[in-house]
Amino acid sequence: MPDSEAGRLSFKLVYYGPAQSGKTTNLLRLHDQLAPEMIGEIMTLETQDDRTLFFDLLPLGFRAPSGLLIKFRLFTVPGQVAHDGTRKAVLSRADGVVFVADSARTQETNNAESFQTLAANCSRVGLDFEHLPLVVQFNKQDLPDAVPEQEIRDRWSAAPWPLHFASALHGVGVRETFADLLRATWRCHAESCELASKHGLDEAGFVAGALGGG
Ligand SMILES: Nc1nc2c(ncn2[C@@H]2O[C@H](COP(=O)(O)OP(=O)(O)O)[C@@H](O)[C@H]2O)c(=O)[nH]1
Ligand SMILES: [Mg+2]
Repeated sequence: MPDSEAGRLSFKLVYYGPAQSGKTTNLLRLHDQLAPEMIGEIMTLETQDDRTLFFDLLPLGFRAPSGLLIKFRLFTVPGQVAHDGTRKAVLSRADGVVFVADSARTQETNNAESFQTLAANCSRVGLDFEHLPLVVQFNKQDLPDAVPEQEIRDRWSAAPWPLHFASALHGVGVRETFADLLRATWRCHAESCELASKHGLDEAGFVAGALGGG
């Protein structure tokens, strides 16, 4: 459930995946590409080897027709195996998740292991993985050793989650992935938050408010 206090609602959205898959790059490009009413700076905490130690945070928001302030806090988790405690803390109370996989063939095992930790950590922090708003992004499609889109689609054909193919470094597919996460988040939480009935928002307005810029 999104955090709710007088006049504001805050959604926690988490970019999860193996180390170096492009989670931070997704947030950096969103910061460039989005133009909602409110957008903050990205806060990053990095170690010396340039890998994320704790997390990144990008805050953004807009006002619903009712005046309700709708905020989003986009987090990344550290992918390194050693940081499972941080991953759980960041995942805790998430309202939606993007799983960022690395399309390189050499990363298939890392992707699979990371996806398993997502499912396992969800149950550890009390999130219902079955009903979690989740979008899967295969990033780094520009790399020569990337597993091709069709092969990935075939392999994931039985999975219920939307699939996206991205090259976050070049800004490709980043906004589309986020838009799909917003739609999934809307479908899960809009009714209990009375976004339509009380705050004059529909799904399209919710997505457009967060993306901004028409
Ligand atoms: N070729 C390519 N490199 C990428 C892409 N996305 C991210 N990278 C690079 O991969 C490395 C790890 O990215 P980063 O966003 O820090 O990964 P994180 O550990 O998941 O946060 C960086 O050097 C990025 O510039 C992509 O789509 N294509
Ligand atoms: Mg990172």
